[in-house]
Amino acid sequence: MATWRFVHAADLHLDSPFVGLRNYREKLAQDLTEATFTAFQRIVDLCLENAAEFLLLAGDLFDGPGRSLRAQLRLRRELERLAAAGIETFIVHGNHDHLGGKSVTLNWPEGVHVFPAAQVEMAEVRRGGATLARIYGLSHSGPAEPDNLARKFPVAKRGPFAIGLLHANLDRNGEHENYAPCAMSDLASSGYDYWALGHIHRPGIRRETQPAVVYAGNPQGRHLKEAGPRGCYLVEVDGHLARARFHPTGVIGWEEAVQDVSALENIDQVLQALEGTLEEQRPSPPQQGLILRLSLQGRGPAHRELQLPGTVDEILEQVREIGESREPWVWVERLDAATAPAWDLAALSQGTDLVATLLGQLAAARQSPEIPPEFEKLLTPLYYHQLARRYLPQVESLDRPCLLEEVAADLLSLLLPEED
Ligand SMILES: [Mn+2]
Repeated sequence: MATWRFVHAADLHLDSPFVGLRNYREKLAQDLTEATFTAFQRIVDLCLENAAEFLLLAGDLFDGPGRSLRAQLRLRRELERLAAAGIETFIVHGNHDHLGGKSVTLNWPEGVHVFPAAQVEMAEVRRGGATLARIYGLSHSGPAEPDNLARKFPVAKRGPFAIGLLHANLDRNGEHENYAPCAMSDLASSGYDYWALGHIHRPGIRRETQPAVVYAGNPQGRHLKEAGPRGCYLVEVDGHLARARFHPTGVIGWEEAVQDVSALENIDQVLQALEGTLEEQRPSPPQQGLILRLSLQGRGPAHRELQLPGTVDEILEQVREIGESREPWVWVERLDAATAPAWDLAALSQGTDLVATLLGQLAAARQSPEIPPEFEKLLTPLYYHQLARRYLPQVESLDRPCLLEEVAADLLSLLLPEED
């Protein structure tokens, strides 16, 4: 066999309840739950369209160890589509759907292999009398696996393409619970060609080759911290070489955007700018929609009107209407306002008070290209400090005009009371 393909996915979290969202936006929570299923359908479509040899699912197929019957039935329906095409599926379970939970157990279609939690098992994929690949897998037995499961995997025998299938936290990723912790060296010493990992929801190729180490990420983002593309990997194999290509499957996206208001005069202009931002963010099919958090920032004349009671709420109503007016929809989840008034610097520079003196000093500093000696004297001990100097930029590399503007803005914010 020349080149062949498989698909690697993980963290489906089918039937996630979206509890927080359900309380105030029932329809959206339902859409998101449905999106976890649709994203999985897209993974199955990808397998079929590319004539993949098999599908790997690296844990957290279900959101909870109880595994709703609905989720299991929908999963089975999809896996049946693969089975009908002769495409096998290999599954390990993770911390969310560990094998210690009580749940209804359905019979899986032929060609679906679920790896146990007791010990690493090996499954062979046979094609035309020869072994195409050996897949080693191990499931989680409980909700908080403390052991390094990667070290339980045997070293691969020489021969066919070898895959490790595991739900694990590589290199102590702080964004996820440190379950089944492991290090790159554990994976590298296995002699495998490809590690198909689950648990970290951000997709990414962690190591290109010998072995390739890949997190599939989740196929559908579930909250604002899961912004950006979500999907799975289509992997092309040539001998012992694996080339993984990301394939997006997300149905509903999550993003954050900032609207700078400093150049805007009034609410009309703010609305117009927000509409522009919203259209820029509007996704295109096959994505169905986007949940967007917006924030207004900057110092400028529009601040005065934005301060008026109820204004920001009314703007939010308007942008929601625009966002939901056509498909794919954008739902503005929140609109934060952190704007500030414009300063009349010319007027503030007049007089003899502290603000005027400061503005005079800053103006003089802008004129001189050199770093003044008293400033250098203050900095020297910092640059000799063992720890501090590791984090400090080179003095010469400091963008002095930019730094001065920042200092000016900070000092003025401290000295001047906010206007109402
Ligand atoms: Mn997960």
